[in-house]
Amino acid sequence: MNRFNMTVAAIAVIGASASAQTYVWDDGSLDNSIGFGAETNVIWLSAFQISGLNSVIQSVEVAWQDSANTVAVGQAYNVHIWSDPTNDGDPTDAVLENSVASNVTVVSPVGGGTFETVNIVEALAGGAGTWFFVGLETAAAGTALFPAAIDLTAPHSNHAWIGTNPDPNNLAGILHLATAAPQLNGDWMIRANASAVPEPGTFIAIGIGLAALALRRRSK
Ligand SMILES: [Ca+2]
Ligand SMILES: [Ca+2]
Repeated sequence: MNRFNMTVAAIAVIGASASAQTYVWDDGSLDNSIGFGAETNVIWLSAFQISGLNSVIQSVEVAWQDSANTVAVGQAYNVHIWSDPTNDGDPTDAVLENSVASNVTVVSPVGGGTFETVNIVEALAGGAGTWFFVGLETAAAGTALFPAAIDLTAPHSNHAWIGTNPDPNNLAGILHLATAAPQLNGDWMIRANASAVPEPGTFIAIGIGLAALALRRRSK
């Protein structure tokens, strides 16, 4: 094996370990949008649990409803990722880990669900089963009275939360949708794409490859 092939082999090992995972509760078809009926700052989030080794968030996908009093293309919003220090799926004590600002690029009618992707990389601590939260925030703007697109089709995950005028660094006042408004219970059109943390075996394989590469160089 020459130097080039050795390098390719090491990269192939990395690729084989990076299995992908999409965290999703919605059924792909939005049914309505929710807000507080006022042009206010709204945060809404979904709770997910790490599956397997897929703890490195790479991007978040969002769908928006095209209707009066929802968002319009160009609407500014923030994407947030939080951890859960008590690891119970309740975000009232969530710790903000990362945020990215974006703007709405596509909206869908009821029954639709065209997602836009926002890149936000966050390596979450904790293994399989660890709770984390992915959410959106819109500030008062235009006529976005009901910004949060939702899938109302049963079954519901019961992991949707919403709050008005919350601080992403203090979600103590955020409401559990299934409890606060059971008639509106559903799943936000929010998804997260994650990749795996390389397994220890991968590092060993890479190490062997690099050692072989170094040996070959020295023998020249
Ligand atoms: Ca908690
Ligand atoms: Ca639906």
